[in-house]
Amino acid sequence: MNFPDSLQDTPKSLRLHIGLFGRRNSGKSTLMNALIGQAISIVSAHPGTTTDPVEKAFELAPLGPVVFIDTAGLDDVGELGALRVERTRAVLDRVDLALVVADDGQLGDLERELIAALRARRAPFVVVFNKADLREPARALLQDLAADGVEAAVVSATRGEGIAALKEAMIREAPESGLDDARLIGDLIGPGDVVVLVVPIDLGAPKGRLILPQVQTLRDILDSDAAGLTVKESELPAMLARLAAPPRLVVCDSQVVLKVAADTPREIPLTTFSILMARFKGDAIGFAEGAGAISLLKPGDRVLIAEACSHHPLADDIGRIKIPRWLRQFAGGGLEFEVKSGRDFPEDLAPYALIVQCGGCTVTRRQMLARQYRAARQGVPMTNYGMAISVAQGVLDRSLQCFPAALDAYRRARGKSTGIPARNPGAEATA
Ligand SMILES: Nc1nc2c(ncn2[C@@H]2O[C@H](COP(=O)(O)OP(=O)(O)OP(=O)(O)O)[C@@H](O)[C@H]2O)c(=O)[nH]1
Ligand SMILES: [Mg+2]
Repeated sequence: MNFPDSLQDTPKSLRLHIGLFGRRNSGKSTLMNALIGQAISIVSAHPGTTTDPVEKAFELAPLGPVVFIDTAGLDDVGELGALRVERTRAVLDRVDLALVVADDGQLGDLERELIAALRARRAPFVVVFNKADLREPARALLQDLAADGVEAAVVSATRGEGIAALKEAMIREAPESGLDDARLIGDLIGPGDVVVLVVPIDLGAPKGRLILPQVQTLRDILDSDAAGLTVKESELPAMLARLAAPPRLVVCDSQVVLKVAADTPREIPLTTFSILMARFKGDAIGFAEGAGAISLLKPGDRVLIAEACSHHPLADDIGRIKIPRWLRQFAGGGLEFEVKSGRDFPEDLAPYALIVQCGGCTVTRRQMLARQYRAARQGVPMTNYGMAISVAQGVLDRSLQCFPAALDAYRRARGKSTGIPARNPGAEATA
């Protein structure tokens, strides 16, 4: 079976369009090249180097497929210059996210007009103070911008400094529409397919209903003109035996993955709701890579358990009791756990050897990606509950079977016997 696992074929229209605007010579082209990691746009000390908008389609992790549009300086002079300015202004209308590039640590009239124009279009933007190696913006200006709700980043495009923080700001500002192309299950199945969903009804199951990831998966199956059969884990073998043809996919709750893996013939792909959620809500490859770090935990390490919502913990709470118990078994004891709930996700993640994030039913994809990006930037492995449980049960290879890129990332990270190198979020990008 061929499971698409990348967004390589994303049509241009669906990509997030990111425009770079500012004065001539502010370093727009240099900045675009720095974000992409390739020399696409011509750079020179001569003002007016870029004359026509330069477009480049790019896979910008973790935002996904984007198109960068480098533009001519908005302060261009003369008749020809006016034409270029007009063209640049037209680009303003079609960007989903703008970078306002300033190079002298200040916002002049031009930049302020640009910001007003973007606000009028309700286009999100990030102010980039470039050439920070020469001049940095005053602290008061940064504070004013922050108070005004404006995202700002201080970078040196030539030195590549501040680029990671700029990407974080871009994720925070990027419109949800650019981030929500991800499907829960629809891209794995087709019309007429049968998917078996395995849902344990235990003490943790809410009374009288199913939980959100299960309901959303069912909905996506229906949207795909496929059929979803829902059973408890105890009924799975009988159900599989009764089906005339094997189902396209079995999806189970992480907590019963060991039993379900044993009861499902190997030729039937199997995954968990948590892994589907990891893809839907965040970067599954990053989470899989983080899962690979579990085998490197050692006594004395600190693990952050990040819960997106502050639910009332159950006696045998998954995040507070079960996962710590399993991970301790892995590390041979002596792990320290810290639980953070709600919006409380630390700025400084360096103290942690691993972050285990909940499924995140209540957070947006953007919020989840921002968390992952923060961890990646600080070189701290981050996985999620479902993948951690699958690792503990020894079945993550099986439950990632239909996601080859994620499986590969997991195996590579697991294979490392020494420290975890920081994942370079732009590195896997291809044009
Ligand atoms: N010191 C320093 N110089 C930079 C930086 N970024 C760009 N430059 C230099 O500034 C000059 C202009 O850079 P470009 O990237 O061509 O600027 P641009 O905004 O695209 O200019 P136009 O296309 O003419 O509008 C070049 O000489 C760059 O090397 C930086 O971060 N620090
Ligand atoms: Mg240029």
